[in-house]
Amino acid sequence: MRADLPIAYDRVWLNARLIDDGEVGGTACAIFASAGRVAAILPMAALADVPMERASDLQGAWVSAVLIDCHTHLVYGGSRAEEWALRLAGLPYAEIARRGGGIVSTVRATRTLSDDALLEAAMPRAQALAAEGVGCIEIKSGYGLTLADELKMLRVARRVGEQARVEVSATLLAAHTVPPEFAGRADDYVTLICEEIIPAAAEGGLAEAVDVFCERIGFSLAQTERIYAAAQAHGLAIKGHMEQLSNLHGSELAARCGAWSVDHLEYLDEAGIAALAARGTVAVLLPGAFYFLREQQLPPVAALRAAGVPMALATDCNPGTSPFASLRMMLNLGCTLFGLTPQEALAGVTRHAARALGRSDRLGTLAVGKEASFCVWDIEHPAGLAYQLGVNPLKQRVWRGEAV
Ligand code: DI6
Ligand code: FE
Repeated sequence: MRADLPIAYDRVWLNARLIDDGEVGGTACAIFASAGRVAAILPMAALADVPMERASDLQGAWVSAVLIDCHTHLVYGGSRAEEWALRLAGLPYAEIARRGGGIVSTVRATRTLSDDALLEAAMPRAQALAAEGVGCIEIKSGYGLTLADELKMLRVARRVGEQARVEVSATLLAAHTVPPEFAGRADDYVTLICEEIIPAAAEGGLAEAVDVFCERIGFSLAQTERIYAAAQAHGLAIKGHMEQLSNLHGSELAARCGAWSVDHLEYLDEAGIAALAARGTVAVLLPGAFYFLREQQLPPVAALRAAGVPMALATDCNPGTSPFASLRMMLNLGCTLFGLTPQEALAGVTRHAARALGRSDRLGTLAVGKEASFCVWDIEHPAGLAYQLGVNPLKQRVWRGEAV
């Protein structure tokens, strides 16, 4: 097959080996970009003439679509390192909470910070992700828990994207925990979320989705349903922290309501898996939290695989349960702890992660018409992406047709 040349392009990368299950996976090819989009991907052998203009020779390096971290809480103030040390020394969580630790300590620290200070706190985490090839990050609010502080977190999330040169998908997670001011009045707090916080976030264009921590220590199924209804009435997508510590059947509710994804899922059962499969809802696995909390209950990966549920992987980057700003670490943990294959793990941070953020039309795979956002890797085999930590294999990140 000979390609039709000339192709209109403003940049071309030659001799790229695509890590992809697409048509040209593994063979050396040329990636043509025009106006930030992929104009053509052609096997080198099909090129009658090798283009020399505006060309970079990748010399056979492996190339993947840019990585996507589809679940983070990376905008927050303070640190919980001291609390962790106490936990390691055997102090029970109730005692830590009594001493002012736990999630409310992060809420306190986050509330005191200005927009600029919060941005400064978050940037190292976003930069660490970007430095290992992440080009799109979902960032949740959820440590403000007042109208003003939740909107502040969402504004900062947007600025993180501008400064780190990554795309940000901002999610409102006002339903992360009941704030101390509303102790014993959870339903009143849900009313505040539905009647004030969601409308303001939607009106300001500050969030594209709404998340709920549906759990005995979080929000009930009925409260979750109220929040989802309000989100959808304001044109926002929905997703959920589901089945992390117990099985409330939140995944079934979320799937029925058309959620983008359900996340955690250690306690997901057969009925939940069937609901996800029926609706094509993405299952987001978060091995960082599983590892850091030394959990024993594994998410039902084999059953999800058998049912054909798309599985994504994400960092859950947060100060309490997954203080990790490395998506490659999650590739490794996803394989070693959850039994994913390296190929499934990579699909979990590209194709399926894009779907978990409603971005399959632009991101997730390298294909004609999608964004020319990709990573050039210094690895000998695609499994190398998940294999070694501590050495960064990223040679170059190309974002919308330009090297970052
Ligand atoms: N599930 C978790 O494990 C984290 N949030 C959530 O919804 C906990 C976040 C924290 O402790 O700060
Ligand atoms: Fe989370």
